[in-house]
Amino acid sequence: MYCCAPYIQWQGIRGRYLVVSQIADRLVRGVDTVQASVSQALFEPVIRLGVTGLSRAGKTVFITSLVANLIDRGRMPQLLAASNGAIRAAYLRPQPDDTVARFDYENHLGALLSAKPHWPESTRAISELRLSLRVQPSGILGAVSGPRTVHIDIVDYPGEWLLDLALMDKTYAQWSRETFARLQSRDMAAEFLRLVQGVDAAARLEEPVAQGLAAAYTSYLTAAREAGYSDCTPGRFLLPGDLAGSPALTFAPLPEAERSVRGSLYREMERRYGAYKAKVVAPFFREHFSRIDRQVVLVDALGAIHAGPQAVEDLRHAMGDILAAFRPGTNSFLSRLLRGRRVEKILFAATKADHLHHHQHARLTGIMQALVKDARNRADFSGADTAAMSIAALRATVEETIDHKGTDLDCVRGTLMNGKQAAFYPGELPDDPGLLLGPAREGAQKWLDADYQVMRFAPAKLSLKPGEGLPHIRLDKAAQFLFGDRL
Ligand SMILES: Nc1nc2c(ncn2[C@@H]2O[C@H](COP(=O)(O)OP(=O)(O)OP(=O)(O)O)[C@@H](O)[C@H]2O)c(=O)[nH]1
Ligand SMILES: [Mg+2]
Repeated sequence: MYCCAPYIQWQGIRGRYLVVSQIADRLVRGVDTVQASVSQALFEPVIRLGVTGLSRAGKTVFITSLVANLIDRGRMPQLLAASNGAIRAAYLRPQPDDTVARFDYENHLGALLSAKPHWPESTRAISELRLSLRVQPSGILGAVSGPRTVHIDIVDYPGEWLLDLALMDKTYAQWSRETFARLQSRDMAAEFLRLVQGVDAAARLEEPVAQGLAAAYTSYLTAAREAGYSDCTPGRFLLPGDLAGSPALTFAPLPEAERSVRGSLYREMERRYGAYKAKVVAPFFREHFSRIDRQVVLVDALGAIHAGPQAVEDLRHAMGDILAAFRPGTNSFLSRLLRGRRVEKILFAATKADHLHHHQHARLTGIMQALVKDARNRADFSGADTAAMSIAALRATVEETIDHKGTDLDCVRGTLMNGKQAAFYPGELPDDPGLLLGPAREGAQKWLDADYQVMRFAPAKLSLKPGEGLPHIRLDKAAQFLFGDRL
């Protein structure tokens, strides 16, 4: 008895110390955060705006044009604080996070404004930029307090990373099962499926076999994304960055092995899937996602419509998955992480609307709204304020009506990537979005009586007057929805 007592006592004291020091630490941190947020809210509020979208959706162009148009506000009449003069000045300031890449605003803008304008390079990781606005509040408060500073921290991250959230509540066996169900009908998966058939999942792990499977699965994902599919998990397989070749990214789905023993291919793939979730997915949500206040999700809806009904259906699903990330209750991992905190506003914006004559914009918005509505139903969503819009962050075309066999055809004209000018008619979107979403849901292979085209235009050569930002479509309306209420 006696000899045990000191041990128990020591444990007790140690335990108490731990608890006391943790509480103290939390209190100090709590006071810090409260002070920081009180002083920030009173003096320099911060809006953390997340910009996301699947690959090539238009994130980089959106951020570049938004910032340029907030610095020079001549083309922002629908952003109230810009048109009524409340925003006195806007300037770039050092960002708050020292370990996140800075969004390369100057180079991206330079590409669009150069003598031979070109689109910015594709980006593959998270980046951030702080834009600070000097705002004169209206009313009595304004008269007393004078202008205040509002910081907008813009965080650009790949939409694929949001889709990975669904993995957090899924076991390897579940994920594998669901993935195989999708692959069966996709031609581009043939090579991977053939490879899987030839391996024995219960056999001892041989690294070259794991690498071969991961490589074939990555090739499938790349091809699927190119064909317009959105459900491409694990997202980092497409955007590996400095994790390329690491075990956490060297796995692939496998059919459940009847007897899997330690050291078997199946068990190791299962373990790596777990490592991917713990070491790659969870930190992103903890460090970046959990701090976002407002979110814009950019969607290349025209691209998906062009790719066909299956791509539209897949987009509808991906949007539901993305929306689920904003409704913490749908995912226990996220609920624990956010503890009731939530993003206040989410805008789903169909990008590249300058591919359409304006008479079709309302139809594109209608399709976007229908997709959001479906996604909201799918994600059982309640919470943040959501909206759908069609926008062009950078208008690269002008409208033109041409005579086509005696009838007027509303086209857009722009410079093609090869430098030649062309008028382009993308096809007529239906008034009723159900005419696209219906066949897509029913699994149609192609559109029945319509054909939709997309064309890649180069950015137009610009000569901007002083005070004028880049030409756009409804970027000001998007900004008003996203943060107009906080200016
Ligand atoms: N016409 C037109 N094309 C656009 C617009 N925005 C983007 N694009 C086109 O879409 C491509 C992709 O745009 P980005 O802004 O680089 O897209 P992203 O989402 O950053 O792409 P990743 O970094 O590769 O994920 C551009 O190279 C353009 O061809 C727009 O407003 N109008
Ligand atoms: Mg980009």
